Amino acid sequence: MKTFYSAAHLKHRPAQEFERGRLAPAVEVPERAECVRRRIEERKIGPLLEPSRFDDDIVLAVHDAGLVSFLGSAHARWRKHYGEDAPDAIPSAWPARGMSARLSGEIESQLGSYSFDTATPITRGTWDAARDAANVALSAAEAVAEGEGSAFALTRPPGHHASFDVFGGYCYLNNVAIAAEWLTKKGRSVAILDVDYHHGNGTQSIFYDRKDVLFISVHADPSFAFPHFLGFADENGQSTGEGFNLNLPLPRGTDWARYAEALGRALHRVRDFGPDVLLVSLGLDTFEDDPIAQFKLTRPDYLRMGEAIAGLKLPTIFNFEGGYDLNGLAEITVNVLEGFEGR
Ligand code: 6XA
Ligand code: ZN
Repeated sequence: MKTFYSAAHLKHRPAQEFERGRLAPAVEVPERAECVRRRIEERKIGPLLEPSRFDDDIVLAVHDAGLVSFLGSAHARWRKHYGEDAPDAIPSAWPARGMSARLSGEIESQLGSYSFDTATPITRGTWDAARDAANVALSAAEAVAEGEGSAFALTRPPGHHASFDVFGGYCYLNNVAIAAEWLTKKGRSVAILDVDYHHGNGTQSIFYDRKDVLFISVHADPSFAFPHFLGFADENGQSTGEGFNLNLPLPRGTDWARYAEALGRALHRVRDFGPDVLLVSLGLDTFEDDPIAQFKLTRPDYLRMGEAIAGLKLPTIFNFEGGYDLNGLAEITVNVLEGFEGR
């Protein structure tokens, strides 16, 4: 399987994030993608390819132009405001529901109005990394559109929490949504299967009223897990998209037996829909040793996950999302790919 990878992700190196009432070292770090890249090379999964450059048009088909231009200039504006040595930009005030808000266009105002959490710092290199992650996802989509049976987009930063005009959850641009949109513009119907521990609230929002893109997510119940405000079982899609969104929330401590049941339902729905292409938002934070999550999947379970997805016999693109246990991450990621390939 071809892997698409861009070294631009190394420029995105957040130092800290604010959560659980304290500033903590960032967990969404460059080593995540680097350890996976090394293992892909060691295991000879296939060629490692640089992405092509895609025009902004396709990014702007998914995201608000204001968000895109903000992300491109935010850190320079932040430095102008707080000095060249300023730390990463983290918002600290938002235009909240129930209170009237005026958007001045100043940096703090825009930082708050385009974001939804305090865990997603904007660093000097964030834009270059995020924009090339979209190129990585698009290049994988292009490879599959041109006849590859599968591809792996080693996207970093991840994307599935980014919506039309809001970034957050370590995500800036929604890589998988951008790839899906590109494929639909090529006349392909698409299903997105999100297996990250966290619900893909950004992806769901982007396609919520569409029937040409089926979105399915198997994730930790938002009543106890991030992103907290979306991902409940009764969210089915709206207007023409009604019936084309399926959420399968699971409890704390979910192990493979329980997970496999939900995954089976998800795959059944994909089969019914019959897409031309399957996009997998491949988050690996369902792993038992993940530092920020509470599921119990083990290393061999990821081989089974890959095998189960392969059973659909669809052109498939794996898009890297979350997963933070640097001891197990490379192995479990590659297990999914090897399971899929039947190796
Ligand atoms: C912030 C947690 C962000 C979760 C990011 C993630 N406290 N999403 O892994 O899939
Ligand atoms: Zn996650």
